[in-house]
Amino acid sequence: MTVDHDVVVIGAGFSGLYAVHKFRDQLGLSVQGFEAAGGVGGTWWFNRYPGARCDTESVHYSYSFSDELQREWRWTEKYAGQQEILDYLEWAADKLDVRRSFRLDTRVTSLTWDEVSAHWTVATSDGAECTARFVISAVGAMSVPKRPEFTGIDSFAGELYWTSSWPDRQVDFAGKRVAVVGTGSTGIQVIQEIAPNTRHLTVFQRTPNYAVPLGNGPVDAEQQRWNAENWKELRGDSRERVGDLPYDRPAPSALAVDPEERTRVYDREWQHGGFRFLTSTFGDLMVNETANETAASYIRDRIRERVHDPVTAELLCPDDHLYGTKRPTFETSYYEAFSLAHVDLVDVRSAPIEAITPTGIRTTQASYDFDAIILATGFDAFTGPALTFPTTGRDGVSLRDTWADGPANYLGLQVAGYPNLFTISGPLSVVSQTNSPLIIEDQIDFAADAVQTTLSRGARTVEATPEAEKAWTRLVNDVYRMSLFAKTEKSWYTGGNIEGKPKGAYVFFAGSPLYRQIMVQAAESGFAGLSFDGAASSLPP
Ligand code: NA7
Repeated sequence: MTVDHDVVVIGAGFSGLYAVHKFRDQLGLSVQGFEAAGGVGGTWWFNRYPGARCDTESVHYSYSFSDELQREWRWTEKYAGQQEILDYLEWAADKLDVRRSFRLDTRVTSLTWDEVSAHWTVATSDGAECTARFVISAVGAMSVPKRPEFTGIDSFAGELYWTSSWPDRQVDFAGKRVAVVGTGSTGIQVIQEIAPNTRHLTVFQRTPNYAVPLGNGPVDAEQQRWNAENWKELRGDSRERVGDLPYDRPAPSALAVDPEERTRVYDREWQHGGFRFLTSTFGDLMVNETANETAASYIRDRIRERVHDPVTAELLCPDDHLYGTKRPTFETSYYEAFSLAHVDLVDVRSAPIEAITPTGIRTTQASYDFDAIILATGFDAFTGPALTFPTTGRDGVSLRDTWADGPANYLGLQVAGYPNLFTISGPLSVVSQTNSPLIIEDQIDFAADAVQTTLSRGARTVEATPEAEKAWTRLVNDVYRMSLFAKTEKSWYTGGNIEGKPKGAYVFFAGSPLYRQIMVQAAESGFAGLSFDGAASSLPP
């Protein structure tokens, strides 16, 4: 039987665009892409809420595989806003000429493995079906919104917005009573952006966050040119650094220096802004609770300095989790927003939200009326996107059943029983702990090498061995259990933000340099941990 395509790519974000380029133009395979949205851009297509911005520096949050792309694009802000990143991805898609390989407005609705002819049948929302030998799932880690626990969302008579699927038009909040639910990365961005322009803003906060200054600013034309021309020097040895960011290495321990020196180091990186506060202060913040507390209390002191009302300031100070064990957040004028006379903070940890009502929000203690409600309540990360449509592997087994007790795979990329399927940004990899474009490129390169090896061996299938899957899954979980991240269960890193979702490791917390090394070793050893036509290459590394 002939298959329609060598490769199907699902998604047209950072991963999908590069995957089409890699498989179609570098491997010379026939590729069909599908994208649910009306355009390319992935996350940056959907997340267009006011204030949406990447909190990784623009010069680092971009593709690295093409000298031409690097030299031609100019980033105008240190941290690009959503529109500029979307412009970049659209421009990159045109430069790579990959748009023609995508069918837009077309959602994949199921993936079914055909054992006899060794191909995937891909069904799509337009009622069509096609077949492909290999599937690259590039659906992103954070593309399925979490549906909050409270009831009545659809009953609200006013304007209801989700940050994760903001309408493609200007929304004017002037003269309106607005609520924002959620104070994660997204909530913080939208709150600081809209606060001055509302009649009244009520922020519903369950867990206060450690928000560190972002340090954004415009980049002048001369600097833009320099950045583009010197991108190699600028990005340096990013791939060997924690977070894939080439920032100064930290001092070994926050506990090995006196309090004055510690404050000097924290002040220095606070001034720089962004992830440097985590990467370039002290190396034991994420391994030693006492060290972590020095950073946590430094941040709380800064919050108290910036929020006028002491009661509000205390409510904004995180007290139930260690710094960095939930995804770090960044801000510019977030804390100042709470000193505006028309902005209120409601603590919904002590009095949870029970329901959205036709007129507003009801907590266990009070009811509030609003003209508009914004839900910034996060995502069903990692496994959520992979499980939005049924994937049926060998012997008719579904991925939902395979992952019923939590995700298991090899290197975050292949699941035993699901041949020829690669899950970019899937669970149990380092996505979320690192600068995504770089790790995405490396995962796709690994998948492409594995596919090429399959083809050159004349094999029909490539698949994680059960042994390799078991060993990798155990390693990821062991690292998680030994880490400080295990102390904060209620986070999307651990599945803890979604009721009923298995809790545990969703991320390899040992960092991207080690993850990359393991991938390289596996590839160099002839793909240890993978089997080709059922024959294992060798033991996993
Ligand atoms: P996050 O970081 O998961 O934040 C979601 C926020 O919504 C967080 O403050 C939650 O509080 C809050 N939330 C969720 N459900 C409820 C209910 N039922 N009641 C009150 N508050 C609730 O998602 P974001 O979209 O902000 O960021 C996701 C990532 O996108 C980000 O990390 C970057 O990588 C980009 P909680 O903390 O659970 O108490």
